[in-house]
Amino acid sequence: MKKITLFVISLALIAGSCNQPAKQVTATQDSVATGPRVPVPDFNADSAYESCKIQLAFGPRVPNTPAHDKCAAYLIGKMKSYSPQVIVQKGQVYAYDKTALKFQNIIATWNPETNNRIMLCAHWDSRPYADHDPDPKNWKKPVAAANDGASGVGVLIEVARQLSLLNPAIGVDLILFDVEDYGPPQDYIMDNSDQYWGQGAQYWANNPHKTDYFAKYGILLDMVGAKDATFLMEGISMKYAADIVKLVWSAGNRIGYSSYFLYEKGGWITDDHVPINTIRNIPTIDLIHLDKNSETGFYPFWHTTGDTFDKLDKATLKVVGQTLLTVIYEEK
Ligand code: AHN
Ligand code: ZN
Repeated sequence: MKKITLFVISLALIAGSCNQPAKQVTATQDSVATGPRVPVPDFNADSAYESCKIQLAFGPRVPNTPAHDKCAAYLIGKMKSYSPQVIVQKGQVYAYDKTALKFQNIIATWNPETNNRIMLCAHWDSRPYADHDPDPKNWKKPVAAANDGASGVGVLIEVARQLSLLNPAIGVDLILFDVEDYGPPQDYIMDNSDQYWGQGAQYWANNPHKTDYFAKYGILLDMVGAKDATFLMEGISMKYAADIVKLVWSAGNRIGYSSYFLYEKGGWITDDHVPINTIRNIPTIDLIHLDKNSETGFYPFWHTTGDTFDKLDKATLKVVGQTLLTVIYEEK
């Protein structure tokens, strides 16, 4: 707020001092940061970063492995420490190769009594195959999944802590989806492969933790922790939830993060927001790091053995976390 005031005054002074007509400041609403509309708590990026580190220390959280079980226990304990109501939805789905995959979707709720709600979500599992690694020898190795998994969960754990400290005006559900990333390897030829991505979210969309669960909107976090991340306006988000894309982009721009939230269209991504939009009819956006200059169009270390802890950046976690807190606490 202060910065902007000073900026405007100094413009006026400059204009005044050289005796020229004051320049009309023509700016779109979002190009000048004006700050949050209500007091918003300060997102602690150190704490989100630490939660990412803890997840990575379990090893890749690939379904049906001990690391996956241990990480689930950590996430459930953490959410229970912050939320009055945590529901763990357990079940089984089948992978593209008919492997039975046990899963746990973890749902933490604030203000359960109100229908005026929003949901935030991320996937917590790790991909079993680094099938976009530059070296084909690594294609069957699991992904450490620092950005593609841990980052969104790390942000949500810190959001949970903030919600425990200051109860929001609306209902909030944080959902950690399992088995997002067990889709077929890129060299595996099959029809209808899309159905094997986002299976935890598909299950939840068909069997919500509460009968007829609904929220005004949803925000999915996917790869939200890498240095200098760029968030483009993803296609499915724009098809089903353009207003929510604009709401989040506007909040991010207003609080000073215009270099992250770009007003540019991105591709159409098969992700956990698809079943939430199409089955539950909750307008849900995918806040996802898309990179026009990378080979895959995603964050450059996507589905490679390079998606490791060192790729995470506290500044990006802060951008995403502070923007989400702004959206949550501004909501009425
Ligand atoms: C597909 O590759 C079909 N969807 C990407 C969704 C995803 C995977 N996001 C993170 N990992
Ligand atoms: Zn992935």
